[in-house]
Amino acid sequence: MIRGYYFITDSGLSISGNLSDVKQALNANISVVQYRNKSASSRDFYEEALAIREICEKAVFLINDRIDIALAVNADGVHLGHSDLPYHIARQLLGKNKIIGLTVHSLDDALAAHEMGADYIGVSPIFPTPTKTDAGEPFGIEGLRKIREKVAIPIVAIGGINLSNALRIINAGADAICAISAVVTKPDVCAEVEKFQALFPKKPIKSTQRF
Ligand code: TZP
Ligand code: MG
Repeated sequence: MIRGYYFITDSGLSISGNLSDVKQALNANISVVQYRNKSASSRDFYEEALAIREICEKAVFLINDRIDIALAVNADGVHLGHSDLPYHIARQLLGKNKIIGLTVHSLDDALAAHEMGADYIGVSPIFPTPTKTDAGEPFGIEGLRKIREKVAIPIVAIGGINLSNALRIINAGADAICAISAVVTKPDVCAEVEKFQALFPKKPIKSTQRF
């Protein structure tokens, strides 16, 4: 299920390395891990994805961009953006049981993703972020709230999130939040993730979950 802290790897920002970060985040009982790597060769991508796959026994394991590698390591699904293969092709390749999450940059995008059958949306970015300078115009809290009003599938909020603004984002209706730099640049990744996890109500306020 997509809820709580949603972990995404970032080897450029990490101080402990992706595998160590994922292990620590899993110790904070996260429910989803996304392996994202924008610079690795296909072989390195595959090998690191496989290593992370092996430790994600309880968490949903998703791969960013690479449908081929998601299939190769039997990931639970993929996360795709506007420059990746279109949703319907990804669905054909992955079958109906794999999870497909789509990045959305507008309310229209979000409605289209819902209509297409996406399993969740990544609303991106909520705030400006130096981690992804081409992320587009930030939604802000009100933009996120408008999407929440119209879209019932799980929402992952991403971009510029830290411990000071995370609660407002959860209260605006995000089912999950991802904060990359706020976590992987810290020596104790588990402790940082736990702080985000603690912001979520024990039970979801609204049941939007499909898995
Ligand atoms: N996609 C949209 S914003 C972003 C990604 C991968 C980066 C988020 O990083 P940070 O450090 O949490 O702002
Ligand atoms: Mg992508």
